[in-house]
Amino acid sequence: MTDPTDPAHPDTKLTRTKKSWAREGRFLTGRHGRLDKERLPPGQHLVKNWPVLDLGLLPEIRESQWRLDVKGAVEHPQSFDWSAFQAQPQSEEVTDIHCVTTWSRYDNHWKGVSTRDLLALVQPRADAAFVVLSSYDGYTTNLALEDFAADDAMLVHSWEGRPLTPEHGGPMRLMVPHLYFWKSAKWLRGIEFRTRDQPGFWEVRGYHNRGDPWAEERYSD
Ligand SMILES: Nc1nc2c(c(=O)[nH]1)N[C@H]1C(S)=C(S)[C@@H](COP(=O)(O)O)O[C@H]1N2
Ligand SMILES: [Mo]
Repeated sequence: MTDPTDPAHPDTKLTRTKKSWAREGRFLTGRHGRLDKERLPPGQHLVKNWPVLDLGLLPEIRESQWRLDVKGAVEHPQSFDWSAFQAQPQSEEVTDIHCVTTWSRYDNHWKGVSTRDLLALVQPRADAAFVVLSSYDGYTTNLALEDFAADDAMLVHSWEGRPLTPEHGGPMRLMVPHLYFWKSAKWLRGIEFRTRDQPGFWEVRGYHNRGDPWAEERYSD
């Protein structure tokens, strides 16, 4: 198996295109900071549909086989099966999506488990500062623990009152609305808490380590 987080991993049309955008600084406006009540971040445009973006692999995970492992720098590591996950406290949020490829979609209604409730259960150790997400398609992405812990970040299983469809990451994906959507791993399989950061799939291919849409943190430089 080749490691998809190795930048030397073979390119696809998608990774070639997106790496060239990062080199060119494509879509950057230089317009930073958020005006009062501004809702569309710089360089973004609004869409009404919901585009599908991923590596082109569509993992099919039956609920009976689904697992989520939470491990690393935590007091109480967990391995959830589907019923244990559903038994966690449930939350709802309505949030906007901002994808680094410039589309934004407003007012998405989600249900799932808030990252706050997950953190209360597993209790990150005092030295935990980062989180690395890994998915059933081999995708990874990294977040600072404080970004993962944002009030409106959730592990979602429903969108607009229906189960999340497979192409959008069902049965469960991460949803972190204040960062570009590549941080919101679909088909989530594992959450590792870490004392040191570890850049993920796009972060080793020229994309920003944090990804704040309001600061146009699209690329690493
Ligand atoms: N597992 C996994 N998660 C992923 C991706 C991926 O390729 N694999 N792509 C990311 C990117 S770049 C984006 S923009 C969003 C797209 O989510 P959507 O297809 O539901 O719009 O998923 C993110 N999460
Ligand atoms: Mo994306």
